[in-house]
Amino acid sequence: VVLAVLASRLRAVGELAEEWAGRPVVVGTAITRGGRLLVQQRHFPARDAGKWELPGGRVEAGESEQDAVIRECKEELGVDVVPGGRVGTDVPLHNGMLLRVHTAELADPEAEPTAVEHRAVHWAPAAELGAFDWLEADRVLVHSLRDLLA
Ligand code: 9L3
Ligand code: MG
Repeated sequence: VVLAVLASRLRAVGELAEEWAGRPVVVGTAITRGGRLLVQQRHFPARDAGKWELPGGRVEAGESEQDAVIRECKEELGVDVVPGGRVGTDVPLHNGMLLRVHTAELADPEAEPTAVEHRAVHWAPAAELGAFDWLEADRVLVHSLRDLLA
């Protein structure tokens, strides 16, 4: 029985991997500094206004995920970042894309990210992460983000 359950689990994972392969990727960026995570509040579209998310956006054709992280952080926050590894799992988005989060640090640790396209930015300590009104996909990652700060 255990083996049968395992086999069916493996099949399910395989099917998911197949379904997700080829989905366009939206990168999210977990920028950390001194035990805090940078979070930003969306301004648009109206449906998402007021919700909190990790900075990022769609990976463009011919662009690596790391390049997209660097470009999006420059566009959205006005800062240069140095991407690190991945954090958390891929999260499917309603629009058919996948949210995939990379860690990053500020190239200049003294730089202050600003809300260029967003309503607000905030450096959040681990204890605050649960309290934000996150976009649904980003909320899935809160426990991984807390671990990252620990
Ligand atoms: N999205 C969700 N969580 C995130 C990001 C950066 C993006 N942390 C979703 C919101 C949009 C789509 O991905 O539906 C594309 O993102 P953007 O280009 O509007 O930032
Ligand atoms: Mg964006």
